[in-house]
Parts: sequence; C-alpha cells; structure tokens
Amino acid sequence: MAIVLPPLPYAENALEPHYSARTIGFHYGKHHKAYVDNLNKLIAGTPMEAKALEEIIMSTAGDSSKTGIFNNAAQVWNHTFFWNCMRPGGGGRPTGDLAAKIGQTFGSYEKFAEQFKAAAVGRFGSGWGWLVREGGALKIMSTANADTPMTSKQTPLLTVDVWEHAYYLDYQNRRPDFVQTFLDHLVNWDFVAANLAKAK
Ligand code: MN3
Repeated sequence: MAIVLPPLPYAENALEPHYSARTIGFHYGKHHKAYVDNLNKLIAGTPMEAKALEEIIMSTAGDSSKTGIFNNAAQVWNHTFFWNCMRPGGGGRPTGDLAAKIGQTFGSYEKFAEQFKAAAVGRFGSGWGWLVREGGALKIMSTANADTPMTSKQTPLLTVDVWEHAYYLDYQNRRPDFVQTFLDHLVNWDFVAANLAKAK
C-alpha cells in the first residue's frame, strides 16, 4: 500500500490571480509529489508500508532515528490539508458557528486575522501558520519545517504554508502580502467549519 498524491481539489489555474498556475505547478506537481515519492522510498519493504499516513506521522514523531520518514509524511499531510484550505472565490469572513467561535475567542474577525497573520509572518524560516482546536478552544499558532499540530493533541482547522516555495514565484519576499491575500481571497471557510464540526 503506497502513499498516493491526492488530486488537487480544483484546477491548477483555479486560484488565479491570487495564486498562480505556475506556483501550483511547482508546489503541488514538484514539491508535494517529491514528499510522496521520498516517503514511499523510505518505507518500502518496512512494516510502515502497511500503515495509514496519520499512523506513520504519529508513530515517528519525536523519534530521532525516523526524522526523514516523519518529515516527508508530515509534509504530505500538511500539503494535502493546505490545498483543501483554499478554494476559488474564497477568503473574507467566515459565517455561522465558526464565525461566532472566532468572535468569542479572538474578539472579532479583524483581531483573528491580525493574530493569524502575525503568527504566519513571524515564523522564522520555513513552516506553517495554523488555526487549531485544543482542549475545546480555538488557538492560533505556527510550526517549524514539517511539524504538524496533530502530534501535540491539537486538531488542525486551517493552515497556510509559509515555506518560500509556497509564495516566492508570485510574491517574491513579500510573505505578509501572500498571507493577507490568503485571508482575503483564498481561505475555504466551509472546509474549516467542517473540520471544527468533526472535532466536536
Ligand atoms: Mn509547501
């Protein structure tokens, strides 16, 4: 049972002009695919070949002898989650229960957006900005490199990839502009709301 690169949930050009087909071509077609290919090479012929992706991540987290497997597996998961966090015509304000919960937790959507942007832009080097559910509460955080909240008893609700490969072709060094555009034009709030509903 090999780990498979899941299909993109939209066409490669569907997020233009905010996220180009060229960026997705490299980011999905080269970077994400390479994590899948590397992971399959690393687990070939081992008992891990029979495990689901989440099991591989959880069983290798914190094990210094399995860093390569963990990094590739977590990057496969994080990227699949990231693609689903965006949609054509997305972004702006959430609605319904999710909007209420964000308002209760952060004070307003504006304050949420400010904190999410600060966490994503403030991550030094490569990593991810996240909205997670932890112990029944919403929390904004970031992780370094391949790290993923699921190994810290946190349920991922929303992520933005802030590795340079995620935005350099479209935004060069302007990470803040990418994260602002992500919030304003790309976030798939229906996916985030579904993640929150499942976490209850
Ligand atoms: Mn990436």
